Amino acid sequence: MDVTRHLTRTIAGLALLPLLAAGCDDGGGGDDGGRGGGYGAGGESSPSPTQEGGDGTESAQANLADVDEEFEPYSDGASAVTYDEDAVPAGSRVELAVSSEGTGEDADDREDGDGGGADGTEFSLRVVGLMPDRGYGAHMHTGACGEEPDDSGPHYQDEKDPEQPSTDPRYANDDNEVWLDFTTDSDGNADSDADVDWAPRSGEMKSLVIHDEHTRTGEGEAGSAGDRLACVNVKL
Ligand SMILES: [Cu+2]
Repeated sequence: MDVTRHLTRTIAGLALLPLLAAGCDDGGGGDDGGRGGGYGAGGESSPSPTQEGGDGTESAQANLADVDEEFEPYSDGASAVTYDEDAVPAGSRVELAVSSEGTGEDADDREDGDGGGADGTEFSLRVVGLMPDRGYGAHMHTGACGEEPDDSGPHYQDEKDPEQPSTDPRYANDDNEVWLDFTTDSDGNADSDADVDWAPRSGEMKSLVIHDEHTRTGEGEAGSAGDRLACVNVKL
């Protein structure tokens, strides 16, 4: 009797081994990405949460930029510039937090095959003290703020439209650009968020621009939002 029991136990124990092994395989060897993960891990000793974890189960965040500024008229050192002090008064405030998100769990945007690492980016905007109950447009642009409103250049696009200025909705849309339109409350405050499933190319996204109107989306006018009222330098 004792022998039978012992055998049963042993068999049960052995039966677990293949299950465990199978579990490991599933976790590591899903595709060639496993190799990439090992490669990346070798070079990087930093414990900071990152995109390279190949198993897709971690959703780590890393802060890319944090802006907290008061608008002021243009000067050489100004970080947040107003070009229209009625719509964006000097002394009103802007906060912009940009963070990278780990692997996006809801991969609803994999039409363009560039999603290998699939690192998303989250933009979180807050404005305080603008005109009350008013709609504004807002986007991330490619140029730094300058003395002239147009100095901030065109919108940043993940996939660049070969035709510039870009007004084609296939490129000028809120998946391929960063749109942060908002409407202020009765105190002139507003929050706005945008999530994209890509990471900005380093050094190519340099400012947030606040526009006169909400962003249009139609053919031939997509992405336009009226005059540039203000600009905020962002280092990414
Ligand atoms: Cu814009």
